[in-house]
Amino acid sequence: MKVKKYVASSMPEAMKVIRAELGPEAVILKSRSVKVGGFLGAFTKKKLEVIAGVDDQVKKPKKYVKNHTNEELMKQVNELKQLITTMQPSRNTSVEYPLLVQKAISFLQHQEIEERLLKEVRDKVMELYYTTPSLGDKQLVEWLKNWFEEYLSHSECSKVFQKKYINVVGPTGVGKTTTLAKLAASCILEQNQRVAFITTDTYRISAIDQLKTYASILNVPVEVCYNSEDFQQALQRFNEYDIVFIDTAGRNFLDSQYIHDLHNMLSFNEYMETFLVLTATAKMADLREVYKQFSNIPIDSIILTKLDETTTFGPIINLLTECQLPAAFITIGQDVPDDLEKYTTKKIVDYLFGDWKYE
Ligand SMILES: Nc1nc2c(ncn2[C@@H]2O[C@H](COP(=O)(O)OP(=O)(O)OP(=O)(O)O)[C@@H](O)[C@H]2O)c(=O)[nH]1
Ligand SMILES: [Mg+2]
Repeated sequence: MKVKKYVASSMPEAMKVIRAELGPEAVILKSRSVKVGGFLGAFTKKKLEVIAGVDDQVKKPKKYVKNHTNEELMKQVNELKQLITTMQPSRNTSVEYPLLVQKAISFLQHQEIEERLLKEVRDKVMELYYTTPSLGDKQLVEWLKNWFEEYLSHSECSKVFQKKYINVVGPTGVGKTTTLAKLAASCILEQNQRVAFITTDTYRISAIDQLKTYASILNVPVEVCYNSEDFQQALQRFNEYDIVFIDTAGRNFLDSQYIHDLHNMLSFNEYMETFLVLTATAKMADLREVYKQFSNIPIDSIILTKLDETTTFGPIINLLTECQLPAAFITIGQDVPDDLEKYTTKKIVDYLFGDWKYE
């Protein structure tokens, strides 16, 4: 090893000289501050004494100058690369896409379609853009609608009312009772069926009155059940009826006791068809949480309510793509029985693109 002593004003200055002389492999062995010059202790200057060493085998002074230059160059190149990367728009923003593609992406982002889906659709739209000469708005929206319909094809419920007992569950205020009345009305008016009501929602007096009001308008009997014995008796009483609609109390869906109580009260057996009622006005995270909470109950299909109360359809579409359950009905207003429709992927996708501003 070659060892050499250097005296400099500062460490950076010392390093510069050491690197130039001994090369980048040089190591600092020791450093200390020293006083140099002066006369009889006066006019001395504080300096830094640095002892550096380099392994003789590695040391090739001539080349070091070159290597050092290369190193500097590489450093600068890397810095430039980094600068370019930070200046580039992130892949998440649509800045780098053609205008029409950007329009579609921001539209879907605005609709709260989640990134997972957005990424898939973005790649496909880019492909479409480059393979379709003079692609216009209309053509793009048609294509997008088809794409979403295809993507949601599993969500169409082929059969409803396969069982005698129809039961609706879901969070508070999503429209369970109103929807139940709409469903009952459609069975009476369209299929001329003998219909009865049961309510297990004894949580609020007004809830019983609400169902009784619908029952008297539709001229059907109603049983109020406070416990599972009442419930079994009510089932007996309505044995002769074609179809029995069962209303349940909405509770805070974060309260797992509610799901437990539901299980205790109702017998989710082979005669029971259960609809989970979700509102289109809910946030994505809440929809996911509700779905998770209710996954302990054998749900047959979903009913989406209040589509008339939102302009953002991403959350329910995201949920339908990730859950395995089909959707059976949508509701689009408060009127019984009119504001109920069968769910189709076409309808939900038409809602999604309802606000698209054509050029
Ligand atoms: N705009 C609109 N309002 C609706 C729709 N469906 C229900 N509603 C209204 O939502 C409110 C709550 O409806 P309910 O049927 O009482 O809801 P619920 O889920 O039974 O409520 P709880 O029993 O308290 O859990 C009422 O004012 C309904 O008229 C719909 O599709 N659109
Ligand atoms: Mg209710």
